[in-house]
Amino acid sequence: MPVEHIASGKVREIYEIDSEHLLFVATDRISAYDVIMSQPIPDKGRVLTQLSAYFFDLLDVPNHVAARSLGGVDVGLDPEWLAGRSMVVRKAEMLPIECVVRGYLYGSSWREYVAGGGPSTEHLPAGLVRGSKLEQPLFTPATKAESGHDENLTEAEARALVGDDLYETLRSLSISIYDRAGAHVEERGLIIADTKLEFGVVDGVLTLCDEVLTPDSSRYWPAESYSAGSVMPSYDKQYLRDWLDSTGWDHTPPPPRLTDEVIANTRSRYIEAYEVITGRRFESRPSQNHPLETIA
Ligand code: Q0N
Repeated sequence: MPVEHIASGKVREIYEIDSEHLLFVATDRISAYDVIMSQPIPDKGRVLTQLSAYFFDLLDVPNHVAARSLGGVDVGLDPEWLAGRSMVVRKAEMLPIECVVRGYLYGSSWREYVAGGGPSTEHLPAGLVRGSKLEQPLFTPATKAESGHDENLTEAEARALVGDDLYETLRSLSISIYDRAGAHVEERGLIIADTKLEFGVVDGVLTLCDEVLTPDSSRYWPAESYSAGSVMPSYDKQYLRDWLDSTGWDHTPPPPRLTDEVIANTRSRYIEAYEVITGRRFESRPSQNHPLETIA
């Protein structure tokens, strides 16, 4: 039975397996400045899928993973391509907020803060600088925007969307996940500046969904180069962004074609992130030219 394709994200594809299950596939597509590059980063989807699986296992929280692979069931997709990059997940009723936890003031929160305050910074003291470590990890939920940017919500807006009880449950669960993952990567010399989590409800149980604690959903910094007040290089994509900037590209499509060297170096950074975080060796697979990953 060929599966039905139900959704396409910037870098992921979702198929419906049956009334209770979806197939999540992480492609090797990469976006920078919100534009998808015309060439894939080989193995990137596998790295992110394996990292996500690693954290689902580490965290003591109900999650949507039903199976790591299809176990040979033919769904009409190339099994060589799917290997290592797909997960069978339980269908969930997704909650309408993205659960963001920040241990450091950076990104959109920093921009709000310097602009004189915004929804995600309403509870912060004055006098912080870019990258300041926050006294307590801060729960800063955002809207889910299918296209364009997620927008930070005030606490009152987020409470109105999910109700007070669920808001409080999500806040404490999200912060405990951030703390647990942060303690784990700290031993490996990394800092999680912030992370974005998505929850849903499966059979009445609050369930951690989507991908978790990947470099695409989280800002990882090398602890040794952390300093408050500076621009922090992100572990994986900064190299690509810097190279793109060196070409003078104005961030509107089409993006420049990536050189073989840029592709190889970007790939190495993803694999290094996986190996540092998990302490495991990444097992590469021969890359293919997949139609979902290459744009003209
Ligand atoms: C679901 N999204 C948003 C593509 C993915 N367990 C689930 N059950 C039902 N639906 C979803 C999940 C999950 N997880 C979540 N779409 C469907 C995530 N998108 C973001 C963009 O890329």
